[in-house]
Amino acid sequence: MKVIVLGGDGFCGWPTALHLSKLGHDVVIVDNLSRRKIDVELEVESLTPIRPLGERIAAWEEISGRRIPVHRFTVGEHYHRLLSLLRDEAPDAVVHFAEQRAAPYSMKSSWHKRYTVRNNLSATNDVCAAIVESGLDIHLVHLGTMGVYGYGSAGMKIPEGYLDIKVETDGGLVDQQILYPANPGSIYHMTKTQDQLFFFFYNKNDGLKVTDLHQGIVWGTQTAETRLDERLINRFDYDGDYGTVLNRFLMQAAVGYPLTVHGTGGQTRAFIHIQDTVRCIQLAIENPPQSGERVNILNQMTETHRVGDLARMIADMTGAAIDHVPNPRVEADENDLHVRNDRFLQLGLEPITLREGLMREVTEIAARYADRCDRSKIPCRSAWNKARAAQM
Ligand code: USQ
Repeated sequence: MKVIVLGGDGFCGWPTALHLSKLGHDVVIVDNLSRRKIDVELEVESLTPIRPLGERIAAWEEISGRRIPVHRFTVGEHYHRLLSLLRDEAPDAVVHFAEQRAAPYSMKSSWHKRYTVRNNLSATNDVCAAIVESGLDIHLVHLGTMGVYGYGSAGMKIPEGYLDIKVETDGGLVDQQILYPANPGSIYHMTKTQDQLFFFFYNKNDGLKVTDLHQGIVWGTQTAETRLDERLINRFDYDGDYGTVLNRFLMQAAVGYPLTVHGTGGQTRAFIHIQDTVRCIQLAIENPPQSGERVNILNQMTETHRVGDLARMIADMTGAAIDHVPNPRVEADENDLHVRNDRFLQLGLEPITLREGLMREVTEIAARYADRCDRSKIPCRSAWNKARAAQM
């Protein structure tokens, strides 16, 4: 298949591009290097020494014999470049990662809120509009988030996208299925809930084929392909804006920094290893919805854990100390989370569990590159509102 990966230089996009290329698909990357520019803004670098995109691509060609053409432009701004690329390449699928993906970054200031909304919503609308205008039969695979559901579920398992409800009418109760009610916790998550409405609309109006993947928190760094050569290494974010919780704890343990548990650590979240992310994207591409089918929604997660339990697990493994710090976010102190993920399991996903992968991650990445860590960048300083800012 021919696959265009939008955002193919990022944390999920790069390993996905290599995985699909290795499988024999013809991959094309589009990226505006915005993630690297945000590193410059935040004055922080990936813990792992990621190479410039051109060097990564050349290394991949040298190692695999496979070429990945790169186009540098902003999806959501340069509409006609996107449309021409679709017409020239006529891809079978477009994988859309071209969004600002950090909740804390989206909440840093009104500028960051506005940037995240502009960037993410324009990108998604442009991709949908360009596929429709191209007239081609292209399957759009989008990386969404578990955060569209909020993290509570009234005791039920969160379904895959759609909720069965009963509506009271004059004639009695009528069964209906609706998109699970959106409950975003940050501006970033809010953009992903809006993305769902774009997909719903373009699917209904134009018959656009869409798969929307509601992904949990990714942990881990390397995949089978990025591990082949140090020049292919994937990024590892550890700073207070882009670092996600489990990778942060692994790095903190490696550099002897007390694990920064927000509040009580009672927040339960869904997790997935980066290797499983790339497998899920592959499975999604290989199993497109049929023409006329509604938006295909899958929960892309493999385990749920409480943040405090993760900290204790890593502390037991490494001897790290735990620090309960004031929570800069507006979120429930505690929540239970039960999620359905049957569809990927039925498609053949065999998840990597935390228990088997954690130690490898500590030694292979966190400890190996610990000397690249700038400890001043570890604290989370992005406060969700004025009351939170006053507590910090
Ligand atoms: N947390 C801590 N200590 C830390 C960092 C985070 O206790 O040092 C807590 C947060 O308060 C939160 C939880 O850990 O309760 C998760 O935070 P996170 O930064 O790991 O994840 P989040 O902001 O939700 O965002 C990440 C990705 C995003 C993706 C999302 C999936 O950045 O792109 O969509 O995970 S999900 O969380 O399921 O919505």
